[in-house]
Amino acid sequence: MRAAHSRHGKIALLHFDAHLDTWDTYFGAEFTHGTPFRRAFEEGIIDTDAVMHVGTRGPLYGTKDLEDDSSFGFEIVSSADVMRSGVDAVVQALRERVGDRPLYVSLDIDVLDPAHAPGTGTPEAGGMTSREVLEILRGLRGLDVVACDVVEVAPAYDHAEITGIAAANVVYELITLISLGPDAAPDGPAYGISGARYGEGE
Ligand SMILES: [Mn+2]
Repeated sequence: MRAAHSRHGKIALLHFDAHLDTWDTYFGAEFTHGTPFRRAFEEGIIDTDAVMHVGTRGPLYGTKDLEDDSSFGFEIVSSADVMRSGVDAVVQALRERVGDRPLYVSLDIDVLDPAHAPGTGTPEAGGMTSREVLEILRGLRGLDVVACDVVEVAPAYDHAEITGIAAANVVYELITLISLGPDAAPDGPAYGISGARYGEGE
């Protein structure tokens, strides 16, 4: 994120994760897997008008977690919101939040329900399906994705490569978004840069 900021200035952030990851230190450690986006805010990396969590759920330490998170500019589309609103409405909300800003997409694989990604360190019940996540990512086509990450895949906890397959497909969709770039039509090819699309075969 520092590198993306050094090249593009303040960046929008879509953060797919069960967890906020805007917590402060614990055990005296400034940089942990629970603190990156608080640090990014402190370092002036993120555009606070264009940051959003997606798929959030799970326990909180207290109400201050949400107060701090909101003060950093974050809005939240929870896992339950995705279920109730549906993929298309979520895509529209994310696109409006990001606009034409340079966009960083961070995806913690635990945004998926443990049924779809058991191989991770801090699983939380009630998560998104891989179908929902992939369709939301495809819906971001034409946004100016400048950098991305996929984190928290823990092969030692995986079964039948369920998590690895999900993560690989997420990375494929993210690379596709970068390849298509900001000039891609929002309603363009749905399945990768090949242009092939289900339901429109010839
Ligand atoms: Mn997480």
